[in-house]
Amino acid sequence: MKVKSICCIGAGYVGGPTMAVIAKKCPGIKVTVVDINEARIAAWNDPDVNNIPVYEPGLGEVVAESRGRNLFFSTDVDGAIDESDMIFISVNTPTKTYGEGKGLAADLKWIELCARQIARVAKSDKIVVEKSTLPVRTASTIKSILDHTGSGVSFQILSNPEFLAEGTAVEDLMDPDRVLIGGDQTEEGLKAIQALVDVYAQWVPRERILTTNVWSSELSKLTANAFLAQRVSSINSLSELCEHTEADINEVARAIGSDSRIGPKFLKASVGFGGSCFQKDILNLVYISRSYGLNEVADYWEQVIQMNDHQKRRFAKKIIRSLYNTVNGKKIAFLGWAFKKDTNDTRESAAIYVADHLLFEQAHVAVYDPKVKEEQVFVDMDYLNTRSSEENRKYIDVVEDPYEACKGAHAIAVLTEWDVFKQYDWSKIYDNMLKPAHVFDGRNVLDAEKLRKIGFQVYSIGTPS
Ligand code: UPG
Repeated sequence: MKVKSICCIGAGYVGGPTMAVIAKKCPGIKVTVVDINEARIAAWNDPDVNNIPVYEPGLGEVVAESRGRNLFFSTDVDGAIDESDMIFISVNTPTKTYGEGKGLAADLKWIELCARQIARVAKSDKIVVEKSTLPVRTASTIKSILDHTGSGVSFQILSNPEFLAEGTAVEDLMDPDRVLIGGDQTEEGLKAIQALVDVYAQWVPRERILTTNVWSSELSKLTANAFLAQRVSSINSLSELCEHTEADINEVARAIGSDSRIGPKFLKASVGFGGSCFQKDILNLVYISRSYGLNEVADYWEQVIQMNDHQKRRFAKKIIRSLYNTVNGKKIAFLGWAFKKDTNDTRESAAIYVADHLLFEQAHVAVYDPKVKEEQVFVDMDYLNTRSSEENRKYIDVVEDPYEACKGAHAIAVLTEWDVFKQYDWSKIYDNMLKPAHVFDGRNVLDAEKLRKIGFQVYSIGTPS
């Protein structure tokens, strides 16, 4: 079967960029991205590609090339389902905030709604592709909904998890390490797998397209993220040990990473990992393991999250301790709010939790981030539900200029590793701060020696100070 028309439900950080790249690489396939959020679709359709809702280097050009040719953004979900052969589900699956599995399990409400909508609308056979990261065995939930429509339409369910990292989405999609496709090992299932292989094979070398059964594919996605997060927690745990010895975490990471069995990537000590995936996926892994009674497995992976929470808390405490155990009424400038550089995504960003901790101590936080909008900062803080939104607005200012953010501050905390921070005029910043002027570099991106020469008191994670 040759795919002629694809629809993707969900125009977010995964659906938007992934479909834009498919459309670019497969001009013969019509790709329609649908979402019920009208404002979001309008933004994807904005004639000025600088206004598309996801900031990713290079994405604007990719969208501009295909939009209106074979790439469309629309709110007509039914229409798009009806006319496509293949439907990707790329909606969010946040951690449940209520009921059974609260705080651990993934909330599959949106997935189920998608499946029901497909069941209601589809008049011809479809291949349904899970793109969202999902707990193992979700495909069977989708299948059971789709198999009971009584309409005679038949569905194949594939798992095709996305491995792109934000900030490098376009690069990762154009040149992926691997593409993973899981499906039923029946004749029909294998045909569906082949149809999706043929889509990717238009630009991905065939040996990088892995095919598996559905469960392996679903589990691989969760565990790939768990492994990555585990590396960050491992190096972060050692950063604390370094601070109590004379070791330097950057040197240790380099030495460890030079072993070709270990490799140099993902060994950067930080204030803690964030993002929409790591925590959610590990919590899911923990939940699934516990549900099978595998308590040792669950405890093992849970520790990765505990270490991450500790790292965020430890950073905030370090600030408080260094400022003579009180930050009440003191201005602390945050450079960065996004969970990593080159994205405007703030989900689970360490900055949110560090700010929360400092607000408990009644600090004033002035936030500057090159890409995050003011409203988003307050949405993130309000979502924590630890204080009223009036209080959040009273204690936090979001500032459009980094020098303004730092003016009159007792301390600067670097929460995101934006490259531009290195280029600031740090002498000018120093002159406008209260003394002693502190810098807490939660990403180890600034030149600590240079800052110390200017007069700053500098703390970099895991290094002797
Ligand atoms: N991080 C560190 N130190 C490192 C590497 C990363 O602190 O050495 C932090 C980083 O700052 C960020 C978090 O870890 O806060 C996650 O980073 P990254 O993995 O680069 O970004 P994501 O966009 O969250 O991508 C992850 C997986 C990707 C997957 C996606 C969604 O890397 O493969 O598709 O999550 O599941």
